[in-house]
Amino acid sequence: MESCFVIQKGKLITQTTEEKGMKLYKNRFTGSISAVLLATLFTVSGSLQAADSTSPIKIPLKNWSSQLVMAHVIGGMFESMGNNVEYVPTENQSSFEAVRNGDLTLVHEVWQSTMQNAYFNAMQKGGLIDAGTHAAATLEEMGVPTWVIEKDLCPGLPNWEALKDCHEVFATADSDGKGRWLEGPQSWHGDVMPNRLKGLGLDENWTVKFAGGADALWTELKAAEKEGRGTIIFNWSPNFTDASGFTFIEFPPYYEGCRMIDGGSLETTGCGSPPGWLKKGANYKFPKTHPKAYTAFSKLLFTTPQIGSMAALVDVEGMTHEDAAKKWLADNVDVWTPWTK
Ligand code: TMO
Repeated sequence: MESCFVIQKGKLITQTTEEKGMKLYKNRFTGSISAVLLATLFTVSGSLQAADSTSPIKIPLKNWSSQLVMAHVIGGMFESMGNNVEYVPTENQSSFEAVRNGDLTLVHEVWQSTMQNAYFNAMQKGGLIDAGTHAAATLEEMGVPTWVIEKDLCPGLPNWEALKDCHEVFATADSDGKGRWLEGPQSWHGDVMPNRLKGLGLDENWTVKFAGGADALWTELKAAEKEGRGTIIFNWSPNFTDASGFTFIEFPPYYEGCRMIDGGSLETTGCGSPPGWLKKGANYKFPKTHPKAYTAFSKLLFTTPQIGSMAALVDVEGMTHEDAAKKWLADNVDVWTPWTK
C-alpha cells in the first residue's frame, strides 16, 4: 500500500524509499541495526579496493628447489585468499620477457648476479614492475663442501690461488687429468665460468663441466663425500647447504663490467660473483587485476634460513615440491598470514 502511494508521488520516490527503509529497520530489525551498519561500513571500505579477478595468477616453475617450493608456497597463499593459480614451467632467462608480455604474472626469485640484466631489460622495455626485495642476500659461486677444507685437500682454500697447485685432487674420469669445476646447467650463466678459468690463467689445468640439472650437483656432493675425494661445484645461498656446511671460494672481487658478457676482457673476467639482492617482479597489470593478491605478494619477503628450509624439505628430506610447500605453509602460518591481511 505504501509503495503505491510512493510511486504516485513521483519525485519523492528516493526520499520516501529511504524513509521507508529506516522505518523498516526501526520497526522490524531494531536488534540488528548496528550489525547492518557495520556490514555497510565494511562493504564501503572494502569496495575502495575492487575484488580480485578470478583469472588465474600465473606463477613460473623453474629448475631449482627453492624456486619450485616457493612457487607453491606463494600459490598456496593466494589460494587461501580465494585466488586462482596456474603453474607454468618456464625457462629462466626468458621468464622476464614472459612477465613483461603477461604470459606470466610474476617472478619471485630474481637473483641479482645472474638475472638482473634480463630483469632490468624487461623493465626498461615496459611491462615488468619491481615488486619488492626479499630479506635474504644472495651469492651464486663455485665452492667446496666444508669437509674438503677440514681435510686440507687443497691447502690455502678458500682463497682461489690455492687452485694453482692442486688440480689433480679435483680430476674426474671425464676431465682428462684436469681439475673439474662442476658448473650448473649452461642455461643459467652461459660461459661465465669457462671465461673465469681463462681470466685467472687456470684453464690449462682446469676445465668446466656443465651439470644437466641442479640434482646432479647434489648427487656429486654425496658421491664425493662417500669416496672422500675433492669436488668443486657451483652452488648458491640461500640453499639447503647453508645448514649442511659449504664454503664458497674467494675470487678476485667483482666489479661492474668485469665479465665478458658485460663488456669485460680476458684481463678482467677472472672476477668472482657479486653478492647481491633477491627480488620479485610482476606484470604491470597485476596490481589492477588482483589488487589483494598483489598487495600480499608485494609485502611477502623471505629470509635466508626460510628459503634454505624450503630447499631442504626437497633436497634433504626428499619431499615433492608441492608437499614441501604444504608443510612449509602449515609450519609457518605466523610468517605468511600477516601478508594476506
Ligand atoms: C639461480 N640459482 C640460484 C640456481 O643460481
